[in-house]
Amino acid sequence: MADSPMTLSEHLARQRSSIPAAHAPGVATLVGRIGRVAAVIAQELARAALRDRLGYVGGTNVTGDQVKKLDVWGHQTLTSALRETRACAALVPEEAPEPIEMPEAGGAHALVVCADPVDGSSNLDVNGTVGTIFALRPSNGKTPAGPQALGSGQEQLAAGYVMYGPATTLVYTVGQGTHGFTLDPDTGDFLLTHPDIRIPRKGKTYGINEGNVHAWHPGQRAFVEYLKAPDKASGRPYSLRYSGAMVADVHRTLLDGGLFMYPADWTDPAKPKAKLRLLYEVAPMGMIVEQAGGRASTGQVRVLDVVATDYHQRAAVILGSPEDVAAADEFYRR
Ligand code: AFP
Repeated sequence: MADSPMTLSEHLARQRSSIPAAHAPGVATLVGRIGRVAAVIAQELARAALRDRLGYVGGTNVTGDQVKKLDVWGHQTLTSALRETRACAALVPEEAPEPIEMPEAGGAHALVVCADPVDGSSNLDVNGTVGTIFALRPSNGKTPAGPQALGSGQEQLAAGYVMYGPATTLVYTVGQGTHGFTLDPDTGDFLLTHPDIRIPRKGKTYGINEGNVHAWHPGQRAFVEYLKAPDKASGRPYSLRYSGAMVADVHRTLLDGGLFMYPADWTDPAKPKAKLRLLYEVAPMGMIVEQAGGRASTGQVRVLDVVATDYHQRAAVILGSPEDVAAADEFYRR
């Protein structure tokens, strides 16, 4: 009989040696707990329409997005679950203007969690895919701990996402490869189904909100035109795939190769405006993709080198197959 697949907690135990020793218990505790919260979110999403959980609460969050009932519920559920672990010193979430400090965690090795509990929430009311994105950073024993989230993406100890699709998938990295798990709804365990994901060197699809073409940097426009121009030898034209949920678009890119892009709005070249949030969208995905052999760039610099100075800072992103991202960067340099 074939061996049963490894569970997330077994895998986390095996990855311990790749994590700085002082942080290994915290990382295992927090990723494990986020997995348990994800199983609860998956159940809630499946029943949301039946429990009057769809739709808006009214009002916008700190980044100006309209807030949905499930955003609020996801935020509260994740916050209390992380608090219970006593391994989380502060949470930097999408739905709060300032970090949520958890001084009861204490200790030099408690970690800072950056997270968007329900990302892609415009898909909620149409039964589309949404996700949870997270990153763990050291608190360095500081109180308040939240400011320790500010810094470059290279300070992330771990990053991951959960995709609530036909199956619930959790993908994470602690800097030693990128690994994917599928939720067994009968047991509530995440089982290793995609060990050591390697992104193809070059893909056949690109994902971008092409409705914004008027506002793109000229290099971005020229690059997408290039992807669409037929040329058998280089595998063009690429096909467009875009779901409106970063997790789903990054997951496809990770497994099949190609590109996911959310470039800045260059309407005012003196002040380019990005949309996606650095700490709990762009930087975690940058680490995940790089650990799978891919690249993540803003078009100008490596995503993991971008230094956050604000909790809800935004950043442009072009991520995916290394050859495709290198080609995009080349168009920005022209
Ligand atoms: P929402 O959570 O507000 O739906 O935003 C999702 C998201 O941050 C990211 O997951 C998507 O890739 C991106 O925004 C979609 O943005 P557009 O609707 O502008 O294409």
